[in-house]
Amino acid sequence: MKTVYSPDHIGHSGHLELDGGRLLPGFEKPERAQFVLDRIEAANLGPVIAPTADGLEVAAKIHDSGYLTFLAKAHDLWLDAGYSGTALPMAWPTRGLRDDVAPKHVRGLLGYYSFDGGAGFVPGTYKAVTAAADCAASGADLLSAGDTSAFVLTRPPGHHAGRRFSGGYCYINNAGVAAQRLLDNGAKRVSILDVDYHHGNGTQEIFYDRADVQFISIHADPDYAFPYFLGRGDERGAGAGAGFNHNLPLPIGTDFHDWGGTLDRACRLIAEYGPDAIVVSLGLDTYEGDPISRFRLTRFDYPKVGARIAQLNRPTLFVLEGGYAVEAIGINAVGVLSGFLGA
Ligand code: SP5
Ligand code: ZN
Repeated sequence: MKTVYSPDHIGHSGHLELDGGRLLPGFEKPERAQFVLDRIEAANLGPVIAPTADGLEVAAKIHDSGYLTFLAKAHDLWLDAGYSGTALPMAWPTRGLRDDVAPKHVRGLLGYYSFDGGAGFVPGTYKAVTAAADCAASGADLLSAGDTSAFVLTRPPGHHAGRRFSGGYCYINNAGVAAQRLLDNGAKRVSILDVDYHHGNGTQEIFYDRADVQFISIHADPDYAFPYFLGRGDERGAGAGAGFNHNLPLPIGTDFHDWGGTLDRACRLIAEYGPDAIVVSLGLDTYEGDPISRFRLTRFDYPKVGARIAQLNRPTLFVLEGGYAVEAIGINAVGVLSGFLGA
């Protein structure tokens, strides 16, 4: 299995996030990808290759153009306004406020194009974000050229990013870029299976009214877990997309017994849909040792996750999402991928 990787993620570092009433160093940091890369190489999983595709061109099909323009200039606008450090929002267009007019000042724009204080900008953010999208599009191209699986080793992650908002450490929706690219390359139907601890609210929003992308997410109950405002079971899709969105929320503290049963349910939904390819939003924050999450999967469970997905017998692209127990995510990523290959 090939891994698509770009070192350009490294510049997205040193940023702060707003959490628990404090500004903390970002949990989503370069060491995450470095540890995964080390384990991929140690396990001889296969070649590590650089991206070749233009991810922004694909991103333009699933994101708002004003939003993408803002991502490109956000940090420069922050500096021009006289600020330093991490560019973070502090006011949002919630109920009762207008969301049809983008303000002009960077402080207004940061809130207009985001839903939380978890996706700030530092000088290297944009380069990292576009490189991640390039990797996602390139991974899709590998499947379209005949590879039966590939791993997109990216950061920042993407599944919380919607058509015109960042949040939850995410800017461009990498899994969405991969799915769109697969369709552009000729696939008729793509399933996105999101196994991150957190609901993939951005991916859901982007594809909610589409029948060519099935979205299935297994995640912590949004009554108690981020992103709180999406991810409930009654969200089934709209218009042409009605019936193609499936949320499978689980209680805080869930272990593999129940999680694995839910994965089985998700896989049966995918088999019924009959996709030409599967994109797995591979969050590893379901791990028992994750510092910000509360599921209880162990390192021995991840190979079983890969093996179950392999039973679907479809071209499968794994795209890294969350996972913050830095050293363990390398072991657990390789666990899923080798479980997939060994099945
Ligand atoms: C891609 C992804 O996994 N994004 C997750 C974003 C979660 N952001 C909010 C996390 C708040 C958790 N705070 C718990 C702190 C424990 N010390
Ligand atoms: Zn997550």
